[in-house]
Amino acid sequence: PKEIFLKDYKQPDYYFDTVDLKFSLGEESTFVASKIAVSPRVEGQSFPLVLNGQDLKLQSIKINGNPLKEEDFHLDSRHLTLKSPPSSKFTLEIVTEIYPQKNTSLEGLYKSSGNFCTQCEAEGFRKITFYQDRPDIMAKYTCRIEADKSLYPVLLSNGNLIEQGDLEGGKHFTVWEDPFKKPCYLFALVAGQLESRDDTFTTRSGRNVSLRIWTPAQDLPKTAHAMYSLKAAMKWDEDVFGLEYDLDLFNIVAVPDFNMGAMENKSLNIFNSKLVLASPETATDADYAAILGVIGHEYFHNWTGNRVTCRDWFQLSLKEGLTVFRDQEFSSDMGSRTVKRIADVSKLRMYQYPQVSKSSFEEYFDSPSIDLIHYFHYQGAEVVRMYKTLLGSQGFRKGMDLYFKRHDGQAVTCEDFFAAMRDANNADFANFLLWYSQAGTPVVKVTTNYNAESHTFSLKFSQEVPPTPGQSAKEPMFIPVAVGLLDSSGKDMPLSSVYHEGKLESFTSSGQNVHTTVLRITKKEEEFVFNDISEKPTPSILRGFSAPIRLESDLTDSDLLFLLAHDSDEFNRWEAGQVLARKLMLSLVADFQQNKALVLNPQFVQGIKSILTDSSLDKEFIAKAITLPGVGEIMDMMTVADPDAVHAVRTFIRKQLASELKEDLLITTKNNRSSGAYEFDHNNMARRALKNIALAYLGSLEGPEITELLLNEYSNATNMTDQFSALVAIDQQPAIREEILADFYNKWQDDFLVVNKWFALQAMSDVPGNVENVKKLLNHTAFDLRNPNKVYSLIGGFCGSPVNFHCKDGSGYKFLGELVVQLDKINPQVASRMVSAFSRWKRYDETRQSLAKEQLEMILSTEGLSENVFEIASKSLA
Ligand code: B3K
Ligand code: ZN
Repeated sequence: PKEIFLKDYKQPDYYFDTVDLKFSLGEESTFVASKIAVSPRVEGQSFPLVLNGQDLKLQSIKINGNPLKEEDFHLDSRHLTLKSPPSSKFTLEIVTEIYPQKNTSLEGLYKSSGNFCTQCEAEGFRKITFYQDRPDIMAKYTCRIEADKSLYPVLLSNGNLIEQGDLEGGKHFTVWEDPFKKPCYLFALVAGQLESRDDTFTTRSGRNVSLRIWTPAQDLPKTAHAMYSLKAAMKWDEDVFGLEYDLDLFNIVAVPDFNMGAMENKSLNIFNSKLVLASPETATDADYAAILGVIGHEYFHNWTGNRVTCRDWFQLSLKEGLTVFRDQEFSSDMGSRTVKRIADVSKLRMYQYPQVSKSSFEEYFDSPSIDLIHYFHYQGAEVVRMYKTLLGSQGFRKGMDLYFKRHDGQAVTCEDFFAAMRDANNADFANFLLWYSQAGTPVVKVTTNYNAESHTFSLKFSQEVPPTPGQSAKEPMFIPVAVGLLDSSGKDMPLSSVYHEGKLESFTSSGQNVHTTVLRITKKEEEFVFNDISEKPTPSILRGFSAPIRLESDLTDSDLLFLLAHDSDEFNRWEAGQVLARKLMLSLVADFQQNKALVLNPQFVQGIKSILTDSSLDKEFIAKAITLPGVGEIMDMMTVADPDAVHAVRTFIRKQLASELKEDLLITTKNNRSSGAYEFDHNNMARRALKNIALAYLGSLEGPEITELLLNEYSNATNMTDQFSALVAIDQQPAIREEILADFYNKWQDDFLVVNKWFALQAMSDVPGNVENVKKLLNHTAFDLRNPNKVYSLIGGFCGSPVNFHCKDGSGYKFLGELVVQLDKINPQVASRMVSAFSRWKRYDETRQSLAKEQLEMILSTEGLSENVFEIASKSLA
């Protein structure tokens, strides 16, 4: 396979204006008839027209009603080329036969639990019919669906239902018309036995929109939270961005077999059931929060992605970075902004180190593996956030308004978005565009200096972007760094002016005190000097994580403890604790490697204790602040990653904290138990989060008192958040672990989403030799290699276990290697996601390197390997 590069973009020679599709859905095969109105880009010139097509059986092809002769087209396994089509507008009619029942790739048209559904992004439409499968081909669609009425009573596609009726032979049909032009990746079709939860939303200009969430009948009671989320998202987009929904109907369908989280098809979003179905008994707070965020995300795509779409797939960040940013903001406004920011930055850090992202239970269950769909979009969202940091909310909104004014109905580029932000604000963005082209996380070093005589405080920055494959020399980036200065009582000092490159910028002109300012770093080395600083301050740098960089400062441990205790920027308060913990963990890792006894710094214990017992703090903030950085994050800071050492150190600190703070943790558990019905709101979730992190710590201890506590929490739990947290804590107790795991399965064996949690928990276990247990679970009646969620839980979960996946005998790597080969034959997308667990193999010691390399080579030498797996495996090896 050949790589395609951005600079190779070529406008299409032919545009498609309208597309009329007819589906005849059958049990053996399905017939797809398409009728396309084609316009050459330049009238009077004829070029070959190359259509994409994969796994299709061509039945017939006509131009302007006349069947095409054999010599006028060429067919290979991936293309249908019309050698010299007319040089003015013409009609192209193609009939293909496809086999959705045999389609286990879950791309194109396939069956999930007896129902038909589609997934076309990025290149699935070519598995439905021959087409120019690229996002800059935007057309108006109609879609007629015919199927057996009793097997498929519900027939859905994009847009408005304009006709329906019965046909002979027990069949029926519907016809859908989508008034908006769209790229084919947004096409969708669903047919099956489904029922809907119905509601309505009235837009602010008075349009009545019917909302329907479709599932099998028995799941309907679990769709209330999804409907609540959808209505909240519709309202939020009106309030914050002035964006209204543009059709009279909005459908969401939940399917159990889906490669990713969800898909934003125009007016017919298709979701992985995991991100729709929730009840207090079966879903955790993290599930509820993920549903809110992803329902919002897919809905927000209606404007950022659908109305304005991507010119080509190199512009993916145009829609994904922006839409992830929008869903993050939505969730912030619905809950706690600080806690959401902390969660998003933690995820960003985990995903920068993907194969060991799920390195502890707290982390893993906070971010269900399914949102791996977004991992490479988190960086894009940070880039969008920087525009807002630089322009303020109003300036950002102006840029968005101009973006829609200029580009509604178009397929555009990240540069167009940049230009709209810039032009709407007459802004100087220097070389900001480098964020889109230059890979690698910039490392920014900062040194500070206070001059008591001149009352000035200086910050000296230097930046470095590490070389990445194919990009060795890097230019300095434009980095917005938000800064505040704390006085000795911990209060923000007013900032009067800053001196930079011979220019004085004054903040006092507005008459209001400024406590945080955004410094604009554009050079390799640069100094900023604050004036009128009456005492030596403690600087709070990169407030709110104002840029996706790695910051290295000269702050001392006592500075960090001071920030942890006082910073008015709560994100940086949390971050100060994390920086301390990372330093501490790294030094203990060194001790461990040198066989020194591990001793925990009492100051650190004191710092954690004061956070844990501070009743003025938000409880969810406390939960985040006392959670240690993940194994992956620490390994990422080492020259040679050592999973055993990092895991041992993390386990040691957890145990040590638990035993020294046992009384406080017990009180925290007791005071924050649930009473009354489950509520999805910030206060209740925060309370549960705090209780459950306390329980997780306590679970690392031994003794009958602890066992009894955990068993009580487990059996008295009235919701899945509490019950599963108790189970996670019990998982650390060898004496009762097996018995309670079995009990949990017996309780929940009929609920496949809960059973997936059970798989994941066991897969991630650090009990020695766990690979054997995981192999056994592959044969469990509830497991199925064809269902992506199950694969993500069991195999993905296992690859997140530092000790067992990275086991030095190579058993973990061998297990994954063999599984990838097997999985690739079923579902290449899912297989390629699993193979990415090998992607950072060069970070490890030589023994592990050669073991991982062996598996990658074995995978690459497999005959008939998919392009998806080939791409990831060969890139890893390069
Ligand atoms: N747009 C999809 C992701 C598609 C990825 C295709 N390989 C859903 C989302 O962004 O939420
Ligand atoms: Zn998206």
